[in-house]
Amino acid sequence: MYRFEKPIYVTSPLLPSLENVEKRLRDIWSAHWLTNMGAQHKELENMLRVLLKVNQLSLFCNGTIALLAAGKALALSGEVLTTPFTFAATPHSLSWMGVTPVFCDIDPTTLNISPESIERAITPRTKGILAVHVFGTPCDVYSIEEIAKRHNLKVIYDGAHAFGLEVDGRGIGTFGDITMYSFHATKLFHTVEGGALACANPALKQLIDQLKNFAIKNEEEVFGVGINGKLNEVQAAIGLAVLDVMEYERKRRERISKIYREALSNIEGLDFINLPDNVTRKSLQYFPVLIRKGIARLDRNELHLALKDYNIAARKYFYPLCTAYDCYKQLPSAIPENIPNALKVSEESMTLPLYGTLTDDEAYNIADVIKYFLTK
Ligand code: T4K
Repeated sequence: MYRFEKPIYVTSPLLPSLENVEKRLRDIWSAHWLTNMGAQHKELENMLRVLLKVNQLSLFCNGTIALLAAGKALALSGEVLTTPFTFAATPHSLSWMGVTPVFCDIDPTTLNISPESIERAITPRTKGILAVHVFGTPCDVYSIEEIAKRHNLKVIYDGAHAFGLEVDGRGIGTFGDITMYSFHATKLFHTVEGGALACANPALKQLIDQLKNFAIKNEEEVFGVGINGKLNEVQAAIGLAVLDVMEYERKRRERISKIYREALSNIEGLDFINLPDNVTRKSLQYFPVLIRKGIARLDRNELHLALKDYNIAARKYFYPLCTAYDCYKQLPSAIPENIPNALKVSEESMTLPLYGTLTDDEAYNIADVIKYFLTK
């Protein structure tokens, strides 16, 4: 069995050519403009708005600060419904806003917050929903829209995994009041660290733009409590250079996903996450699998360890659940009876290495090692 010499990580950042980056750095040097919405920032914001098929877009220094600004822009308060099967940033952003996260269960097929569980959790204190398109599988956006309308709730989507995702031909960022994107180095499109908020109307975009710049209205007026969420020129330039190589990266990831799907099909206890039929463009950021407890030959933790021995650093995203964190485990919504599907999935999910510089042979070898342990 093939053992990799060096660790194969779950991802590897997409690196544009140094020549392209250097050319853009020269432009920044000659402009003498380093941050605060300069030329690179404007160019990137416009390009991404078109690419993501959203009406309005505002760039940020990272996705987490973007989430904070989204909550502030919508004046979230009280309680907000969210999922425990996500990265720490999702509930943490609510807590930093002074909002109480209320955890709901997930749908066992999409791994996203379930509309039924949202309905069950709504009380007079509920002011909004913070839903996550986990691993780039879209939430049930139409049901969530209907529930939110009926109960007068704000909807923020955490689209950290959903760059480029389209549903029924629409950019995923056109659903809900605001969608956050993360441009962290581990994402397909990135600006080293970075993020963005998408929304529908220019007035909300203006408010978001001001909030990310300390709530400065003009040289003599600060209208509220803003934050510094700006993306600088060097990072915007890197983003522009990454855009030039992104389509090739997407092709490579499509190919690797296909290799995994073919090589790992029909293994007892290994399930894929299938995208709903109305997905018209994939995000291709993660390759999650579910290793079914009591069905697969090894459980997820055993397989994860076994892969490590072969230098394959798959990740147990998202384990532990956010409801297990010390800061959330005392919440009434964190009790196991409230989140049975999320608990089960967090014991079974694993994301496999997915990035453009992974070769076909490496992908086949990874699949062979998994197959070996699950079928031997
Ligand atoms: N909401 C959701 C649902 C999210 O998943 C995230 C972030 C956010 C919100 C917040 O967005 P940001 O504020 O980050 O924009 C990583 C990322 O740091 C994080 O952005 C991401 N989600 C999360 C799912 O993954 P870690 O703690 O797993 O990262 P780390 O350092 O273990 O990196 C993962 C692997 O990537 C490493 O094993 C090796 C490889 N790697 C990483 C870096 C940074 C490299 O090869 N090169 C690198 O430069 O969180």
